[in-house]
Amino acid sequence: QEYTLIKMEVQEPFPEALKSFKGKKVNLVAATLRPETMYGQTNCWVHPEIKYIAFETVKDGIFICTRRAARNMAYQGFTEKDGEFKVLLEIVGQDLFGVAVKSPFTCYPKIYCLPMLTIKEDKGTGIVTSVPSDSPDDYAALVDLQKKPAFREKYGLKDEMILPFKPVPILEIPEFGNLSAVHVYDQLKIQSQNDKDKLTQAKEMVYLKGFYDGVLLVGEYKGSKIQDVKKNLQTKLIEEKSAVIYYEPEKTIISRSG
Ligand code: ZZB
Repeated sequence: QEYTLIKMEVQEPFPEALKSFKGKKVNLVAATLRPETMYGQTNCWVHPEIKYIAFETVKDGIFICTRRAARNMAYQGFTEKDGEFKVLLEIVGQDLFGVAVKSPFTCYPKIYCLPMLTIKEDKGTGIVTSVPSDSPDDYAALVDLQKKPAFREKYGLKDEMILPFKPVPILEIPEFGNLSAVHVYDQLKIQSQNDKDKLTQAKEMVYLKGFYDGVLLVGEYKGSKIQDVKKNLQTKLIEEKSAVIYYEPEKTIISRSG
């Protein structure tokens, strides 16, 4: 399975947990199959209790992701010695809450690292980029934080990290409009990020339609069908050094799209 790995660069001020990296390029890396949706990123997701590590790459500075993902990357030329990576730091997701990152294509100059409780440890990098306009999981998790002050307080998050971030209309999908995740969330009356069955259904509803019939509303390929320009956008991200390609070994993949 080929993923696009989006580099989300940590901005000053560095959080306590990353202080030792001050002055260096540090990237939270998120695996996605949807590079064309990067225009709509509103935040970055990490799981409060998942363990993440930092390791040095040869070309792209320091990466933060799960140990499992780092090991995979070590076999894909990301590190000096094939199959080897040196752990610079071990942290848990909670240590990253409220960290500001800069991510490619999004209209928000700075986005923040926030908690998502449904992240799977054994998929991608364990860090997820959030596109609430087109991903029902992301929209549900964002609404949970926006609607529940107690949830924000529990994790020590400031309102300004969450409340200003609205889903951005980036793709038009016939039947679902220009905020397809919001549309299906409302239609299925989803209540929270833990509404597992409904969210699976929601994802199925928007996934195929988005891929085959979706039309971009922003950027240099505005007006084009996604399937015609997806690859171009991936290439553009890679050329501007905002992304790299990452392969996940087949055995760990449980994916209906793969
Ligand atoms: C941006 C994006 C925009 C995503 C969208 C989806 C959608 P799949 O197809 O089942 O393999 N993801 C990546 N890693 C994890 C993880 N560890 N735990 C939970 N979710 C994860 O799913 C791949 C997608 O799942 C990735 O693509 C990522 O979110 C998320 F508009 O990145 B995506 C309808 C989905 N729309």
